[in-house]
Amino acid sequence: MATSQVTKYKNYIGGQWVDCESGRTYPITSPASKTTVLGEFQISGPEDAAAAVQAAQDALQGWSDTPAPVRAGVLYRALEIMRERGDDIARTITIEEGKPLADAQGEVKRAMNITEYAAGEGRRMFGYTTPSELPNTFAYTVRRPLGVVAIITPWNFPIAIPAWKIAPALICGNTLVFKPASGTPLSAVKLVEVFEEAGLPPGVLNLITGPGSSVGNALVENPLVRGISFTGSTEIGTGIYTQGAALLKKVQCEMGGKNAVILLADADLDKALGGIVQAAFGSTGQRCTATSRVIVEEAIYDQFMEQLIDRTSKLKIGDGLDPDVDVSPLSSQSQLDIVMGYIGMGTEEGARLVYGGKSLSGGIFDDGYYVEPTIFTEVAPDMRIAQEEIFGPVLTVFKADGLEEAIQISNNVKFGLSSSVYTKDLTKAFQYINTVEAGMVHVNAPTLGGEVHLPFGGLKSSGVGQREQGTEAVDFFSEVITVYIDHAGAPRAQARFI
Ligand code: UN1
Repeated sequence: MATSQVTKYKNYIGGQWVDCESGRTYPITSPASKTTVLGEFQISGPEDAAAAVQAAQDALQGWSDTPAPVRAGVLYRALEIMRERGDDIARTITIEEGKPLADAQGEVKRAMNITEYAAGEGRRMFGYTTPSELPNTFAYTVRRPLGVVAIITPWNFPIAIPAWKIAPALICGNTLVFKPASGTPLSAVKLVEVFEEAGLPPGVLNLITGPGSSVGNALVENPLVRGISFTGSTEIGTGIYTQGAALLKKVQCEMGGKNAVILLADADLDKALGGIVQAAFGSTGQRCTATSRVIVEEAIYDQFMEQLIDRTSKLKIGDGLDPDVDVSPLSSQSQLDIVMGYIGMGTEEGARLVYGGKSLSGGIFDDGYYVEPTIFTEVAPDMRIAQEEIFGPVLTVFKADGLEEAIQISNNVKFGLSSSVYTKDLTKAFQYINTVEAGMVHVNAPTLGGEVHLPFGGLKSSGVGQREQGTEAVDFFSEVITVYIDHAGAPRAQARFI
């Protein structure tokens, strides 16, 4: 590959596209075409993080003084640009991350939805007034931005997750340093270009690329950074949360999942199978809301397994750019190694591999990181494949003798992100809703996704800090200030609170 043809992408600091201090770059390749270099990207270090934070700090006063409905104008323009450029951005996601084009288009749509929703907040961003206990006193609350906020995002939703942090953070008047996953910097550049062209003032949104290890700490520790919004692994999130808490910063972490579907005997089996196959194997299982466990009521277990294997065998595996493909490559060699490691471990632990289990080679498969959709049965609750997030197309199946046992299995993991039950029995559905340990609960629907005007996030090791999206996003990205105004014409005899 002639490196002269490879585009070198830069950091974006203070409204300028700049090289990192060290001048070093790294290449990115496509998951479906390992030898195709998509670009060279900056290997930023602590000094670049510091420069980006300073640029954000310098822009803070101007942006936070801009009325929120005027800030919304920039978001509405960004929305228009995303609409015009949606196809190109979706293609970039597929080429860089690997997911099928239809999923990438859905991801761009979600970025547009959150941008539109956040822009609308520019004309709400409510505080409240309430009677004071003192005469001639007016009491109310008002929102202020946190200040400079670090946005640290994963590779599996390289447009939607940054958008659902950046748009609400901007409307609240914060200025940002955006550090995308090192595997998907090209999508990040495309997103920043959208906001730049929408007229965001210099320094309001800054981008630095490179490995988290070299800039993550620098961002979290910088005293000018007042908030951190992170999505990624529970391990890294725990470190960021702990470090941020010690420095008294506002931190939100969205982390792993081990999401279970409970399938009761009275359910619409066809509907349930559709949801389970899509959520387990779609996006190659690389989604924190993917279904990685199914807990099936004994009475329908055999029937379910037969149909599950039949449907899974019909999935087409291939390059995400092929419109007929259901399961595209994993995003990288390291993901392939992790997933294959878990598959080997499942067999060693004594689970029964009933479908898939192999990485694929030959023909187009040699160009990418392909693995078969994989199903394990006879999984014991304490096995690692039953407990840990695999982040690949691996489904573990359990049997239960009824709802209670099923809920007990569902809750028996450290995670608590998303969950689902399939049943037509309203009483059982509510028993489930009220006891399942998950931040997002679905009835007769897949564990996937969420709507941008509703909160997104999990319990236990899946999430900490305020939820993302919905009005909770405004709560996270703003400080609430309480104001008391004494408007009496003369001094009060006893101007004191009870
Ligand atoms: C979705 O499943 O549609 O990292 C969104 C993740 C989640 C977002 C998932 N934070 O996969």
